[in-house]
Amino acid sequence: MNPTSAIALLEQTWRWFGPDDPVPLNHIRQAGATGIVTALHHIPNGEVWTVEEVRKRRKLIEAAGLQWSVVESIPVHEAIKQGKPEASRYIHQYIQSLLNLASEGIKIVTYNFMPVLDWTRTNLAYELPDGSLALRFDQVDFVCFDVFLLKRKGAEATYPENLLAKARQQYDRLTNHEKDQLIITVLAGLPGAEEGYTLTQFKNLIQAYQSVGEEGLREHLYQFVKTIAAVASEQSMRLAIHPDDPPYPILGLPRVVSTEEDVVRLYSATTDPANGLCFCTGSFGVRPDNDLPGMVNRLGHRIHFVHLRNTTLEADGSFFEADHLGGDTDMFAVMKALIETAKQRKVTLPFRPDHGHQMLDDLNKKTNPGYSAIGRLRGLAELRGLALGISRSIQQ
Ligand code: DNO
Repeated sequence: MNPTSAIALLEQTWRWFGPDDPVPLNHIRQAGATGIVTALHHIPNGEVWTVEEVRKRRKLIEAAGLQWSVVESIPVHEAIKQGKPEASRYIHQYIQSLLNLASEGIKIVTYNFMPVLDWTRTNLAYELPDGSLALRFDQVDFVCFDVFLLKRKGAEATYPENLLAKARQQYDRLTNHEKDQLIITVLAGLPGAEEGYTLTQFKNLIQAYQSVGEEGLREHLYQFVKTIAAVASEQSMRLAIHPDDPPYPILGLPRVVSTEEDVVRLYSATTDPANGLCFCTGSFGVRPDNDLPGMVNRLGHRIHFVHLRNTTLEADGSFFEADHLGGDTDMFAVMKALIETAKQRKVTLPFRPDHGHQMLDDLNKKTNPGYSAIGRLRGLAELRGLALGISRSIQQ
């Protein structure tokens, strides 16, 4: 039996940040991925992705013997999230980008609806016992940022006293350079987050969400997805919302895609199958109350894209990114559920190894945090092996 046919239910993809990515397309091909996940990062948030720009990118990918499988992401403009009057113009432009992608045959689009910030970490070089570097969200550092650096109004009252005391000690211990670094790490935008902010800009933006609130944000999301799913559906496109990372409210900002219940509510905003999910084990997995294999079983009919990575949660709520097959998430159980779902639905589900440790030769290179070549190569190899083993054992 051809070993690759056993895993045809899953497509191996790899995130590529475009021509400036230090990991070139030919290396991605050598890693064994066949599909590329990318976005037109050079187009400012809110502007239309023209057919010409989409085609140019598609041709570049195809010339390397790969295919453009998934768009990650077309960013959603803040005006849409906040429900401002100019939202309708931005939704119109979003739809135009979708139509232009469809005309070039690109059918799966990821997006997120996190207010202001995309994914958030406090440390991009957390050293593991073996000397490799991982991404980390440290609760004490984060409180230190919120209360003592950002000085958000009312923040202090939202944290327990013992955490505040530790954050205060940490603030006193950090050098000015380390304080600046922490601000940059949280606010300047990690790879794929299209926006970066200064402290003042950021303060003004979070202020705007005071009047939006959780229910407002949900409403804006459901209206948005209803409108775009109708168009996507006509084009046989699939929308895959990325969950909140971390999966709970931070900095007083609402979050509405953190749990199974959130996804159930989102699915019912419109039952159109185009309204679907990017199942990210790394994001959902940080909450012990999220049952990941169960979520795949119950939400799987509208999972259109998958991010696989693992995390280890610590007692105070801090977490770091573990090996793909290590950490708190039972990757075997998740993979099995995904394969069974894909088989039942008779679809090929694209997945990518999400993030990887900075390790081996990559320790001496400038890499995109979380997106170095070798750590992801290791992750993809392990996940591919796991998928093959499961598929073969199911078939027997
Ligand atoms: C982080 C990524 C996110 C993701 C967006 C999707 O590594 O998973 O930045 O791309 O949230 O819109």
